[in-house]
Amino acid sequence: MSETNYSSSYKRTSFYKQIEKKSLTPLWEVMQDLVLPKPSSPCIPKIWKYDDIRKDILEAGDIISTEEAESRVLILDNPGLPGTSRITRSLYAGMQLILPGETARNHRHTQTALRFVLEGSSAYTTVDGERTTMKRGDLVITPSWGWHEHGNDGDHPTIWLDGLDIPLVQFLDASFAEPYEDNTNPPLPKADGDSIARYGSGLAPVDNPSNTLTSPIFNYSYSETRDALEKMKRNDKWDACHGLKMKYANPLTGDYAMPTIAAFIQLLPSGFMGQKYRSTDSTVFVCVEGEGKTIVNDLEINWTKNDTFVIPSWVQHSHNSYNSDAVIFSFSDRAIQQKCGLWRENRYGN
Ligand code: GTQ
Repeated sequence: MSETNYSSSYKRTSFYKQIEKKSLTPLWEVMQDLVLPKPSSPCIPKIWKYDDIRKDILEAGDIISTEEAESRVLILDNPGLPGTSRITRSLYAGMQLILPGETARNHRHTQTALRFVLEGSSAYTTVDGERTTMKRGDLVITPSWGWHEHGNDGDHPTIWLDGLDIPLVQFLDASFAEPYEDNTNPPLPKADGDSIARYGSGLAPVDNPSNTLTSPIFNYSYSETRDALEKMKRNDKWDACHGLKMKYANPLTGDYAMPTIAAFIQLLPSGFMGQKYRSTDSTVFVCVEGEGKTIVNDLEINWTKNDTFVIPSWVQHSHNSYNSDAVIFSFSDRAIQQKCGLWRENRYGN
């Protein structure tokens, strides 16, 4: 180092020390970590095999009651984001177990939640006074600040995948939560199936429609969804990357069903070999039916029924099904990214 360089480097270091005490940082030293030329997520690809974690989920049922735990959930922690309760940078996921006869207390919070049912058919969720039965493959959503409680009236455990925008709300420091107390004004009770009748039959109320930020349909039943996919597959050409992929839509707006989280269902025909794809929304996938593999660079993620896996933002991947049709559920932060004009995608390895 020349003398001039040495003295300027010394000057800089002592300048940095001097300003650090005043909570000042020179941008030119950190710019490359702040404004990246392309996404580079600390989130890493990872699969949770259902066969492997199911035992642990059921064991959690032996060691803690819903009375104590409130929600008995094992969080899916992305190994690239340790200690932060995140499956991607912006989203949380966990496996919730509710045993026969149990209830999980009524409460509400500003976080939006989805539940994707993996096992069981006897649990229920009540959202703002309307109850719905949770069957395998159903997508049940609870809007921000909506009262919700769960229970299981049957004689088998029910397990579902929770997806919430907890990290996003944490980032914005906008978390509020409260339990339902005896003196809370109860939401008006509604008949089972009221929301579907009112909003899910091609009808909508002429006056006083619901708040449109979150879909008024809060159970997208798998029997309807699966039936729709089966009918559509006879007419639709397969997308080279996604097979036949649909979003869960708010019938009042056509937008995603939730304001922050986008949810999707897709059918890959038997023997499908998908083309390479990437997008800026790190995505959580769940295999609902069939089996296959997702190729991520030189990694192969082999999935079968109820396996959950995550693909980070801007990482090339391609989905392949084996010798039967496969159905995959997925969710990501695409809903909020698109509202902010941030979302991008890229196909065929370009
Ligand atoms: O059921 O409200 O997995 O508040 C994490 C936080 C579930 C819930 C979770 C929650 C819930």
